[in-house]
Formats: sequence, structure tokens, C-alpha cells
Amino acid sequence: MTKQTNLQKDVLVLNLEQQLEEIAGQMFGKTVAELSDQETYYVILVYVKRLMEVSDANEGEKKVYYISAEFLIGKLLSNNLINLKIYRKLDEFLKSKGKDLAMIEEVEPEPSLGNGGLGRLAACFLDSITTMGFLGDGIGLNYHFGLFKQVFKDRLQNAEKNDWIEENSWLTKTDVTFDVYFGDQKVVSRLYDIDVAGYDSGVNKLHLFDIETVDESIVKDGIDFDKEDIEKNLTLFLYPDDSDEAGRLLRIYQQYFMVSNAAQLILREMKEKKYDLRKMYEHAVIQINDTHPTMVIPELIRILVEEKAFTMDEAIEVVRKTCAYTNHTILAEALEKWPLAYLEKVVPQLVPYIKELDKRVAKEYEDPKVQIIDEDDRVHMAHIDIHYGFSVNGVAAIHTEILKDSELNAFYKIYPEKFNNKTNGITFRRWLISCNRELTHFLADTIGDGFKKDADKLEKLLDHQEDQSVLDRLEEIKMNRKKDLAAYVQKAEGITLDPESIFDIQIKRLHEYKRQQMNALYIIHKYLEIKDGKKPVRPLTFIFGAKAAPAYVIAQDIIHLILVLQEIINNDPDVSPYMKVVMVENYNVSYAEKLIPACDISEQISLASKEASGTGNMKFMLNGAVTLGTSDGANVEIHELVGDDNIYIFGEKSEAVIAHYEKADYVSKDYYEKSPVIKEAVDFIVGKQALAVGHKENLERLYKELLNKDWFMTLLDLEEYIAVKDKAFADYEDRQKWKKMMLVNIAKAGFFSSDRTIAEYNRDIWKLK
Ligand code: RUG
Repeated sequence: MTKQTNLQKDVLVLNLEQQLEEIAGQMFGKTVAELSDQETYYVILVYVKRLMEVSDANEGEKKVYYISAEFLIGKLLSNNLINLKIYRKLDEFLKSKGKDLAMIEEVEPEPSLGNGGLGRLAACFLDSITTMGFLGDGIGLNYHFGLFKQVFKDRLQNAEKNDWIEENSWLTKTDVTFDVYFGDQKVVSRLYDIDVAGYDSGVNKLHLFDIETVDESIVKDGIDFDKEDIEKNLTLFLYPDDSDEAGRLLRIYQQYFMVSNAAQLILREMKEKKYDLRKMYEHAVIQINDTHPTMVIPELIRILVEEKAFTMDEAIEVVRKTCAYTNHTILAEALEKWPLAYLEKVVPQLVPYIKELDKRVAKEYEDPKVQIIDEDDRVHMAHIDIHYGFSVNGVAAIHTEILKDSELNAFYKIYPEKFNNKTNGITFRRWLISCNRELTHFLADTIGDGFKKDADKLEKLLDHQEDQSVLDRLEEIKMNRKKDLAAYVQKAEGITLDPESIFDIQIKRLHEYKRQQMNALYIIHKYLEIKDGKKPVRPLTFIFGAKAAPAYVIAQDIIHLILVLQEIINNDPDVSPYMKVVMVENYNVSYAEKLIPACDISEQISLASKEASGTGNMKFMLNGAVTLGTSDGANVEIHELVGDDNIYIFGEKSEAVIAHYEKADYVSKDYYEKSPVIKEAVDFIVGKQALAVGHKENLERLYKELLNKDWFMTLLDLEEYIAVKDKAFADYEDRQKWKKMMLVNIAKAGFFSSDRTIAEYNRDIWKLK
């Protein structure tokens, strides 16, 4: 069987030209040469889907099910072509027909199935699980409008629906449907699959559940819709606005829909393979990505008890041995706690099980910190995962230590054996081979192409630190990517960038803990310096990309401030020759693929202890950017790998920050009053110039927040940030030194391959063969 399908695949690859001509004829009645780029994309899509259909599926006695609310998969064409090893062949064929594959890649709409690092991590993991030959599928939801599309109007973020699903897409409608019950209300799901091709390997699947009664037409203005009409709205949006009760209930409906389908799918596969359910854990491991899929635990227990004749003890035991939990944050507001009353309304059938799980914990442990249901009748979802799963992992070394020592210390004391660290990783197939082809080819020519399968081989580049031609080529490639980005930004944003300037980039979700506002204050400081006659040696370009959750008011205000600065600075003839500010609109994976290879300085400036890991930091490093960051998340591990000389680290350490919170002794106003530099920058926010361009309400609110609260301690690190950033800009002028820093960063990035991360998950948690 295996041999036969392989043969089929080989024949399809061998006959690529003929296949494409045939599909072009059937779909459009044209030859490939006559197709538009759009039509060519659809033809290739059909061909590649056929190829994946006949590819060997990964096999094994045990399978990992990675359940996640987000899969930020990005465009798939280029990656699939690379992983199937047909990129070059197709590229050559298309060239012979007068077509440019890069232009065709642009046509593909980006799936809108994720928000940030958490979702992108899930996508990288699917790539690595498959590449490494493991049997493992993703399970999530097929959001029709996904995360909102960001549009700037009047220097404010507006949210619009992100209509990404086309008639021809990577989704394949299956005949799998399940009944899902919200109490007495039954809905019917439908499974859509996306094939995940590994690099030079087999295929797994991303299973996305949908509901057929969904009605896209109920979305009226922006992203407004009737939040109570579950049958029509269930799979419309990722993270619907939860600032009101209806929104919060909808999130629970979505979560239960996801896990009910997951549980039914998993049990169905167990049955098909005739596995003994009592030994489910020998054949299945469920990785719970953040707390969104937590209800899979009580749901599986419920099914085993009610439908499979397990006792409660037996069901709990089997489920506990099957489920593992990944924590991605220590922020209290991101750790879900659902009011019991909400769960009673949405999934009354689960409530007795959740109460039973709670009762067992309460009987064993007195500490209020480890209870599942608290005194206010809120259900702590992470606590279910920790008590009733067998593994709890953080996503970077420092993050896991903070979980063990402070945030989850009470649990660590009970279950030290469950806690483990799995430092995040990224797939080099997308974040190097696909997005920076020139660098990839150069690396392959210089150190051989072993790094494509074994990322540690990048270290061979260290042998070339003194090789002038290598250093010069790295600089040249960086310049080429900066020119590419400048051309793209010109078209997309209408802003002219100077590739000779330093590209300083901060791209990530907008959140106060990530401190985009600190970067904005630096920009104000620089602007005022230039106005004062102190010009930088080389022009500076500050680039941002970020979406703010629609209900997160201060985050919107920070976007507003950045757009106001963009307007003031780029239009000031005294200053614009020396600095530019750009906040790109609707930052997404495709934009990241253009921004990251073009970056000189990677901004990773979260308040120490708050960024669990970060993964953008790894992507930048791999592409030769130098990190300017705090001792937070994976920055700490980057620092250890590249050494003091190849990174710019500043700011209070996590212990000091945690102590500030414990003692409640951080007063932002003290910093403002003590430092004229800080005062001047903060005052600018509500000064005449800013108010002439921006909105009083937004700017004043942000100003007050910074002065009176500043929960994420922006002003604590601002002075040191300014000093260290200035030093980085000055060092950039020592081109020889900078080129070596680039080289070391690339050479040391191998550790951050998600292949390494997945190997560790498998070694310590999944234990797949
Ligand atoms: O903020 C974290 C990042 O630090 C991390 O790199 C990423 C993947 O582990 O997950 C992000 N995250 C955390 N996204 N959502 C949350 C909280 O729900």
C-alpha cells in the first residue's frame, strides 16, 4: 500500500508539467501560459492537494492530538512546495511559461486562524511533528472571519471581518460530522481538513471543525453581530469580544464545540483501530495548548463514564494519563476563570463532572490557591489541567522557573514531577528557507545544506567569522531584503523607506507588557533631540506591526500614539530625513515574512517575567538581526547562546520586577519627576503638537495611565533603554563588528528550531515511537 501510494506521488511529480496543463484545461479551458496569476494559483493548489492526498500518511501506534484555539498557519503554497521538494521544478516550469512564482504566492489569501505567537507556535509544531515522522494531528476551529482585519482610519484601529475562505482553498470538506450538545440544544458539526506536509517526509492533518448553520450575513458593521445566535455565529470569529456576558458565553460555546468534536474524533479513531480504551494513553496523547481546550478533560471523563461504562475513578485515571498542558503566560487576566453559572448555562452536562473534580481536590488539599472552583464560584481552567493532566510545561527556561517558583508554586509543591520546560522553537522551513531564499542559498553554498534537516549545523558558520567575503555577503543580503521591504511598504503604506537607514522593528500583539509604548517614548525622545540639532549619524527607521484586541482600550491608545508620531515625524522636514516611523496596517504572517529578513535591530523589550517566551525573537536572530531586549522569555536563552557581545540587554531582571509587584513599591510618577528626559517624552503625548494631530481623549487616557498606574512599568526601564538603544545605533557604524554580530546570531539560532522543541516534547511527554 505504502509503496503504491509513493509511486503515485512520484508519477505526479514526474508529470508536473502535464498535470498542471491538464488541470488548467479542466478548470479554465486555457493552457498554463494563458492563465492569470490568480488562475495559476488555483491550478497549482489543486495539483499540490492531489500530491498530498497520495503522499504517505505518517504512521505509528501512538498519536499526538494538538488541540488549540489558534493555528496561525500563514499562506501555505510556498511551504508546501518546499516541503514536498518541488519548489524548484515548479518555479522553472512556470518561468518557461512566462510566470513568476513569487507573484503567484502573493495572490494566496492568508488563512485567518490565529492571533499571535501561541497560534504560530501551533503551526510550527505541526510542521515539525510531521517532518520528524511522528503521527500527530492538530484540532481546532474553522473560523470564517478569523481574527479581525485591521484598518487604520483617522489614526485609529478599526476592526473589519477577515474574509479569507475562497471556493478553492487548502480546506477539504470531509464527510465527518458529529452531534454536539449544549445542554438540550443540539448542533451538528462538519470537519474540514488541511493536509500538513512534512519536509521530505509524510503527511498529517489539521482538523478544523465548523458548523453548517453558520451565517456570514449576520455580521453587519465592522465585526458586530448577534452574539446570542449560536447556530449562526459559532465559528465566525476567533476570540470574539468578551467585554460583555454574551461574548464570554460565546467563547465557552466555541471552546466546548472544539473539545466535544476533538473527544469524539479521538474516540472514533481509537475504535477504528480497535484500541482498548482502558489503555487509551498508550495510543493517544492530548496536548492542551493554553487553557482554551481544557474542557476536553471533563468531557472525556463524562463520555467514558456515561457511554463506555467506566467508573469515575477509572475514567479520571485514563484521562489523566492522556492529557498534558502547556502554559503560555503568567498574566492573571490571560488565565481563564469561567463563572460556574456560565458553564451551567452552556454545558450543564459537564458541571457535575467539574464539581466532582473539584470535590476530589478539596478533599485532598486545603490550600485555596489550588482549588478548581474558588469562593466566588469561578472555575480555574488551568487548575483542572494541572490536577488532571500528567504534564505541565512552560515555554522557555525562565518562564518555567517562574511557574515553579512563584505563579504555580503551590502546584509545583504537590506535583514536582509534572513540571517541565520546553523552550519554544520555530520552523526553519518557513522562517529561513521560504522567507529568505537568498540567505538560504548562500548558507548552503558556504556550509553545505545539512542545516536544512539538522539546524545545529548552522554553527559551522562560526568558522567563517574572519572570512571577509562571507561577512560582506551577509551585509549585502540584508540590504537586498531591506530594499525588498522598502518597495513593499511603499506600495502597501505609501511611505518611502531608506534602505541605508537602520531598520529597528517591533512586531507582535499589542500589549502593555510588551511595551510598544516604551519604544514610542524613545521615538519621541529622538525626535526632540533631532529638533534640538542633535542628528543621528545615520537615518533611523522605526517599524511597528501590531493588532490590539478590540476591547483593550489602552492598547488602542498606544496604536493611536504611534500613528500620531508617524504623522508628525514623517511630515516634519527638519526631522524626516533623519528618522521615519511606520506602523504597518494589518500585520500578519505574510507581512512578518517580509519584515523579519529586513531587520537590523529586533525589539524584544517586554517587562522582565511577563513574556513567556516570544518566538519573533528567534525568527529575527535566524535572519541576522541583533536583539535589543530585556532578560525575559527566550531572550535569556538567546543571550546565553550568543554571549554579551552579540546582543543588547537592558532593564530590571525578573526577580526585581516580581519584588516590585510583591511590595507594591513601583510608583511611575517618581520616575517621571526624577528624570527630565522621561518627563519631556511623556509630556509630549499631551503636548500641543500631538493634540493637533491626534485625539485628546485617547492621548490623555494614555498619559494618565502612564503617570498614575503603568502596571507594566514602562518608566522603570526607559532611561536604560534609551542609553542601550543609542549604543546599538552607534555600534552599527562599526560595520565589521556588526557583520560579525549578524553572523554569530545566525550561527547560534539552530537551538531554536521547532524540530528540537518537538524532539523534547516527544522525549519527555508524548513518547511516540
Ligand atoms: O505571549 C506568549 C509568548 O510569549 C509565547 O512565545 C507564545 C507561544 O508560547 O504564546 C504567547 N501567548 C500567551 N499567547 N497567548 C497567550 C496567553 O493566552
